[in-house]
Amino acid sequence: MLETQIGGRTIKNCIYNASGVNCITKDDLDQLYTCEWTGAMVSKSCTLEPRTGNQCPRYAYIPGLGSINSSGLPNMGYKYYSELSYPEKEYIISVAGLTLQDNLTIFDHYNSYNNLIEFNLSCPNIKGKPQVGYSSSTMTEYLRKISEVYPKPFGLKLPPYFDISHFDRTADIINEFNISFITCINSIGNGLVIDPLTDQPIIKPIYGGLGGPSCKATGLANVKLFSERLNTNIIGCGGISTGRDVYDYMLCGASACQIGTRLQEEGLGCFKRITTELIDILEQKGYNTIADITDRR
Ligand code: RRO
Repeated sequence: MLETQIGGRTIKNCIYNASGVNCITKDDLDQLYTCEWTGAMVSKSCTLEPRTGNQCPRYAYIPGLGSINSSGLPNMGYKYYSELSYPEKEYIISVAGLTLQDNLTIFDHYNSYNNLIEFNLSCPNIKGKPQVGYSSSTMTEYLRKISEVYPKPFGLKLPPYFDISHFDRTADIINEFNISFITCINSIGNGLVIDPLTDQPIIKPIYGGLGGPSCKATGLANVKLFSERLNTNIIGCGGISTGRDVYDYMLCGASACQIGTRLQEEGLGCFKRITTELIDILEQKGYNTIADITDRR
């Protein structure tokens, strides 16, 4: 019932983790692999060299708002992620090289592997590195040069957009390339939360990306606005805590959903709960497949 398509591949359950949560090390990824309530798994975004990330505390959860993070791309380096093999589940590798040249090296390497790639155009937390997804010219240049070294289709993780002209412009760029899925949305960048106990920013790097319930309305609108402009699969992400949240994303055109903040807070058990809640809703509403809800095939 929850079978769906991402980037031309069929997965058995439309729910899995968002890049960044529980997916940096082999141990993390092994846990996602053995969890029977997800249909895929995605790695932490990787760079050319391993990184330890920003100073801690770099993540906080604020009840009633959601999360703020400035992790700063902690990861084990791109080769680590291609050395891991998870044959029974779709294992997507997230890529976020710090420069165009780094990305070309990474994509060239991944030519020899069969993993789906989610190219992250939207990390908000690296000083001096603007989000590629917010510059049409940079995004076009990156996609053009990467497509030259990596002829296979790949996916994009997009930042949230807030103006209709930006959806039009970004969709036009995506339609020029062999993009097989998009994931909407990354965290809402450069938020600031003050800790009332200390009167100081609640995370050490001060600014960070917002996730969790306060992002859901923005995420839903991004999925729907892109679904009206693109034929690719769309993966919903942002503020998903319940089966109802997943269902809402499907109604807006998502064929799968990623869980970030809720996974961080609740642990792997969230997947069984959310899956069960979603199945109950589909049964109540009389749907047999995800494609019937999304109306996109
Ligand atoms: O590592 C991070 O700070 C981070 C990344 Br790469 C991202 O894409 N989104 C986010 O909220 N944090």
